[in-house]
Amino acid sequence: MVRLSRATLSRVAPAARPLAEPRATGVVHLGIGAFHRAHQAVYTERAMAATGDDRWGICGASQRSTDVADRLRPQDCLYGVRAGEETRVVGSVREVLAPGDDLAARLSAPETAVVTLTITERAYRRDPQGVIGKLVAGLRARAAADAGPLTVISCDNLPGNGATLAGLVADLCEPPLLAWVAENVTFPASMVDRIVPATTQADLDDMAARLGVTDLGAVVTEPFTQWVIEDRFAGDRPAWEQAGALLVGDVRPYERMKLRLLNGSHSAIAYLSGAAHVSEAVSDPVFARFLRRLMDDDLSPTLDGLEGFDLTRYKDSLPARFANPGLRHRVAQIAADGSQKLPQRLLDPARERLAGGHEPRWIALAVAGWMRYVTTARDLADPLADRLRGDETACAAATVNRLMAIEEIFGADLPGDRVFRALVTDCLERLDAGGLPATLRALD
Ligand code: CS2
Repeated sequence: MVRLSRATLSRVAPAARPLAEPRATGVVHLGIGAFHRAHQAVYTERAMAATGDDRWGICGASQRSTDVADRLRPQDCLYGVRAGEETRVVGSVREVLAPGDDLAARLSAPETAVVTLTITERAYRRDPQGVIGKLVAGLRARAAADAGPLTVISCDNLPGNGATLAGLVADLCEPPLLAWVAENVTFPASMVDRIVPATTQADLDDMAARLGVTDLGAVVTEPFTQWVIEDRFAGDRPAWEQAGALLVGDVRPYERMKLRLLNGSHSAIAYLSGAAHVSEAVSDPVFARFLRRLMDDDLSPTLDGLEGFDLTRYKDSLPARFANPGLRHRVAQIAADGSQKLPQRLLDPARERLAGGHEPRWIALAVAGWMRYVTTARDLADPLADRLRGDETACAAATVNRLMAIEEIFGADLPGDRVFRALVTDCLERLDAGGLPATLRALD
């Protein structure tokens, strides 16, 4: 079968062809993985199609490997997205940079007005060699070239992601550059939501059958998609609101809702269910009931500022999204990097419940599940793996002591919280003794 490219697009059904063909590269994206291709790239293409403004082609950069560049370059950066039964080739990506390519040149080009990032939680650290360092080098080149204002939008699952990124950038800037950034660059916060499992060979085979051409950049996702962006742009931007994005004054209520309800549930599934895929975990009614209790009792009460937003409907929609049989979402993918995910997904809401005198027992159970997971997992994918691994035969109290002492995860406060410590220890003892079903019965 021939490979997908501009030259072979005529073989693709007209309804599945790209909506836009950009003429300039207005956006640079850092971290062009499956998520970006199924999310921001789709919004950007739709915005171009809706307005006819074709300046918003994307230059996507990969930080870690040449894999995406190798897959997309022979395809003129085209790739298919399947969401439910709808399949379409997306045309917004114009260029893919591999590690070592000249990112600073792109970041300092006057036609670039927006930078978006999906670099994962673990990349948000002060590291001149890492992606934030490369962003700063690009800003330095842009300041030197006097190439105009720039909006830099974090699209990672972190609370206050815009301010967090701005802080890390500021830490790596020398004073004159810092002054230029303050004048010319904004860092809006954003909340992104779309479940995008890693693409499998079966997905690629399926995409080839649907398109009639081979596509090594294909992604499979769900129909649901959401993007809420703080309306604080330094200059020009794609008309993302024409593609369904919500531009708001304050992203925080949305971000907390999504991080806690969706991502928090995801992490609970990853560490407790024992299933290989998310859809299998939620097909068990006992487990599904636990997730609802986690959301209703421990997470929803920590959410506010969502007037006019139907929170119950959002919660009701999650089990169906998780159960989507078309998504083979491996729990191992979600379980990875737990040390970077637990604080904002589960520990912050636990803190808030504890401060109000409540006992967040479902959160404690998920945290105990994580403790068991990191103590027993064979290949632990986590930047703190060396400190997380421990004696599998230790008693629950010793494991809780050992792990809660890691300040980067539990802070200085939670280890001293006797209620939380007792809840987690109790859950871990019960999990060790009787497994999940017995523990759930006991907590109910
Ligand atoms: C998941 C997220 O891997 C994970 O940690 O919880 O990638 C999740 O699928 C997305 O945030 C959904 O919007």
